[in-house]
Amino acid sequence: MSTETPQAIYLKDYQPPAFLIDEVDLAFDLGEDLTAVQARLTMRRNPEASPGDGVLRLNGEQLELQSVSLDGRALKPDDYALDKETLKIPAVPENFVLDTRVHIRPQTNRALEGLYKSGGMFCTQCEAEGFRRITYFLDRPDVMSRFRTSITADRSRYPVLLSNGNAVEAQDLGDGRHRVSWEDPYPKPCYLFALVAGDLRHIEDSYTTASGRVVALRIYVEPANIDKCDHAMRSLKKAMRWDEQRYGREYDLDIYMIVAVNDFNMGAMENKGLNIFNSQYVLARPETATDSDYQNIEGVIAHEYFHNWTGNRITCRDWFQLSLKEGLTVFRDQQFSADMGSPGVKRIEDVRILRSHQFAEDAGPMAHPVRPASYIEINNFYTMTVYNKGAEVIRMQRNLLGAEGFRKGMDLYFDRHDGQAVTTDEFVRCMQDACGRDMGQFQRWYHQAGTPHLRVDGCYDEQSGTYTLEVRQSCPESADGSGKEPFDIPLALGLLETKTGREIALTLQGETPSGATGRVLELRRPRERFCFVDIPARPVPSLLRGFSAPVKVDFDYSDEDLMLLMAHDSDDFNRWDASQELVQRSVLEMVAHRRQDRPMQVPQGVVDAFEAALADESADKSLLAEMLHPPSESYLGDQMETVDVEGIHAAREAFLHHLASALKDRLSELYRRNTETGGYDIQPDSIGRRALKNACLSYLMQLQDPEIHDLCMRQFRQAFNMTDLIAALALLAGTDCPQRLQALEAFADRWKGDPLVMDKWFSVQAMSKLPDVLHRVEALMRHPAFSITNPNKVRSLIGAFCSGNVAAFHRADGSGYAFLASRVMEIDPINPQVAARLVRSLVRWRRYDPGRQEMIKLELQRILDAEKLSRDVFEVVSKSLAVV
Ligand code: B3K
Ligand code: ZN
Repeated sequence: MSTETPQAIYLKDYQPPAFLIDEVDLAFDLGEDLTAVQARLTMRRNPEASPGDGVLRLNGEQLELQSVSLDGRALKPDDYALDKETLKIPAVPENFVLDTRVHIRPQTNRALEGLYKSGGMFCTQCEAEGFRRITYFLDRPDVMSRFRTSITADRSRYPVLLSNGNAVEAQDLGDGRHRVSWEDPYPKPCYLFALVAGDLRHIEDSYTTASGRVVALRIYVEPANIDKCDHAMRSLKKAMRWDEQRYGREYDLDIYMIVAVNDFNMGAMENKGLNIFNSQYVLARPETATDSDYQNIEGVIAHEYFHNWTGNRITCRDWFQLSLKEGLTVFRDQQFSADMGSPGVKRIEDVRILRSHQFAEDAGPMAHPVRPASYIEINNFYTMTVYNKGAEVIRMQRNLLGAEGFRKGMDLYFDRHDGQAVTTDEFVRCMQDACGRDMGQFQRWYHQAGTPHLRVDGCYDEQSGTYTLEVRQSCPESADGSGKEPFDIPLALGLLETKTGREIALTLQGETPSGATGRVLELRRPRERFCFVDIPARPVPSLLRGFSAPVKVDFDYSDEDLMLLMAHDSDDFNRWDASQELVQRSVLEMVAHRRQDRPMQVPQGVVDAFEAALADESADKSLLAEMLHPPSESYLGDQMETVDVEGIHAAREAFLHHLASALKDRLSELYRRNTETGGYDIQPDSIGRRALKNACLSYLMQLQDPEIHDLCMRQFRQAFNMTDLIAALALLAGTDCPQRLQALEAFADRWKGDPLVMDKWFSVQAMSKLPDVLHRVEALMRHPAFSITNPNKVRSLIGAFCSGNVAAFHRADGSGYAFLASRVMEIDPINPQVAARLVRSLVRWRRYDPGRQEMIKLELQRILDAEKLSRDVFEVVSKSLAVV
């Protein structure tokens, strides 16, 4: 990297802002070459800040400054100092009004940060620090201002002009242009600013809040998509009701708008009153969206809506506190989705993601605490740790304080901090104050990185009828070097009778029996002991029920113990977890055998356990489908000292093949019995039926049987919903059979006009098990539907290949690594955020064999040596090579 080395920013250096901005008046004049932005900032010195040097420093990047004036007096270039990132004005008064006028170029903004164009429309993305690409400002979340925004644009190209709050004025300017003005009554940080201008259609509905206020709800999309908005609207209304019922939170403006755009770096953005969404999380019809798309839409719509209280009304003091709003809002959207569907399955899906991605992050070179202590580029910290582990940290507080105590803490939080920009410490203090309980030790979850490890040993004493559990906690060192003092851990558990699987009443020594069978124990010391009395025989413990804490548990279960849990545990999550543990064990054993040139065998007991699970008529079908879904190759790799790429792939495939042939009849029957003949709905039952049927089909496709290929092709031909269609296509795309190309071509022909559906077509090919997949991916980059500047396309083709096709990406010849490094260097100058996400597939090189390590390091070094590198990619690569 030839330019200056980017510097880290530290939490310990936080200072309150020297100035505040009370009022912001923005006037946008949107043009085809450039956009003029006029800003009037009503400012004053911050009484809470230390006096400092009195210089006003405003953030601004890629702005062409036209004029600046202070209290109406035009400043000359000598009156201020300007560099690439700051406008400095010395000696400003106590209170003043600053006017600036800048030119910006949204048409050439391909980083999709600030104001940019997506297709024919203008839109914005300001979080975290994009507002400084729109105008000079104090671009930090602890500066909260009231915004007024006027937008002027060509009327025929941009009939719809939107910003935050309420529309207060619309004018026709007579010359083919028009102007709309908006006013947001709630002070907000500038990262929540939004503007949209385009030729859009909308659907409209209304919502009456618990206190009887009527809110207009609008979803804006490109005209062609107007028939794909109903599910999003229903989801929004459900979310609004839920937040009132569960948290007593009402919406606070007269209008709530959602706009779907095709070019977006992430999922969606919670701008006050004007959410901007990746169209992927809005648009759905049964023939274009899968069941998981429907669920994701509901979850993301809810997430952004919930931010109105957890994020917007109460925001973050600084970006180190990001989890204050993100962890909390993810937790809330998880609770919401659990209430809307099947709670056990929702928990399984969330934990699967956490274990496979967040645990990996915590063990790798980018490890950081939920509240990081430093960063180079904040965009790199929108991570699984901040979001998903952050949500677990909230969930643990609820597990420790109980549902009622947690709600009291939340009420106090809303009450105490409404309208403020606060820290995670302040959040936990609310929990502590509301429940009268010391949360000091708990705070370590925010400040220490790494996944804690629990070693649990059980000892049954027949004579006294007691069962003693000893739990030792430890946490491995993590790359960020944060401390590893003992955590405060809620451990939910139960005990099962070994013979019958029945739950045993839990009484700790010294307690009066309550008859309760499940409970939460609290672990605070490095080693804790719990002695249960009145235990008739050696029990099987069901540990960490519902995944009550984001930890790894190690207990010496026999295969029989796991089968008992899988069949009888009253906790859905642990029934599933036992099934996964059984599969994992078998597969890892097979990997070991393969290395020793011994035959790979699946224990008959495991086959029997799955046979029994499939035979259970009363089983929840979604849960069964989750059990049939084996741990991924990358997760299995994480369980090994050094990842055996080929071994894991071969063993996992052999396992699936063995199960498929042993249970063929049962799987075929379940497939038949769960095939639907018409009508589509997204009730949990129907989703479960489809999930189970498609899981069965995927096992059957392991058998390389031409009849089953026909069956799969028949499903492809007859499918009347995208769930069944794409399931069949994905299987065909990974199978060497004559139907493969036929299906891929038919699909592309039918859906070439729908970019979101084409994303699926790219993904199934990128994740194909066939040997020449990298060539196919390279060829697909030249397909007319692909575009390197569109993040959804990059993720669905390149991202899917690098993170979803482990065996192909990690091929021993290093071709996958070279391919990714080249794509990262190609994309970085266009869109650093997308490039920095992609490169993460390379950062854990230490986990591989020496040959692969060398190849990956070489590619990382090649990236680091690039002529110009963004801060985003620099941070990830340099931390991975440990050169910073
Ligand atoms: N708050 C946004 C994420 C912004 C990411 C900026 N790089 C979406 C969300 O979490 O709701
Ligand atoms: Zn969020």
